[in-house]
Amino acid sequence: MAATRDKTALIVIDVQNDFCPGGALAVGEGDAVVPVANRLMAAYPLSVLTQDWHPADHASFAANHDGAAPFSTTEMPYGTQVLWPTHCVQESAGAAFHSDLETGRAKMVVRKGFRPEIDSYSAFFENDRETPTGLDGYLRDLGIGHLVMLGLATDFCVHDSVVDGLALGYRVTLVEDGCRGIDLDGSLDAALADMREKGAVFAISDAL
Ligand code: VGL
Ligand code: ZN
Repeated sequence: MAATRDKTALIVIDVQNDFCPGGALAVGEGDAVVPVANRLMAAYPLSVLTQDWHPADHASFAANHDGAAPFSTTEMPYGTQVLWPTHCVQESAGAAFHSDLETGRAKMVVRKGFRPEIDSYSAFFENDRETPTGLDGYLRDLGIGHLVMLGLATDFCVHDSVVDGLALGYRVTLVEDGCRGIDLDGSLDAALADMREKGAVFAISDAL
């Protein structure tokens, strides 16, 4: 029986060592989101963590494209792809969650980006925009209709997760102080504007 979708889930995106200071794809102040995530995980009964989880031969790594510089772009069958420094390799220390993140509070961990030939920013779909991660089915089964989202990086994985969540019919609240961005060529402002325009509600964590 389909549950009434009146519940809220907290979705914590990619709070992993490689996206924090000292990591392979460090986001400025990335570790600043950890206390925010911990506070909210203590407050919401259902929290989900996502974990970027790439094989070493992943197609999104510049090192796997002859002569390509990190942060350059290439065309993939599914569209333009940024080529990243090698990051979040399965089982590596960089792929682990930040050691202060209270992961024991999470009810579900979604790994993504494990198919060698396709990247996956969103918690819901890979970058071909059609291969599902399974998260939507999980949340629907549990009667979730509202997502409170935060994490790293604002302009890539958080943005794509928020936009997909809205397209799938969830109400989405973005925790502004719980996110930090990479900002390639203005991508941060563009991502914030796009999420707002598509219907995300912006909030600070103290107000939640
Ligand atoms: C991310 C770039 C590559 C993210 C993941 O978590 O935003 N960005 N892989
Ligand atoms: Zn990645």
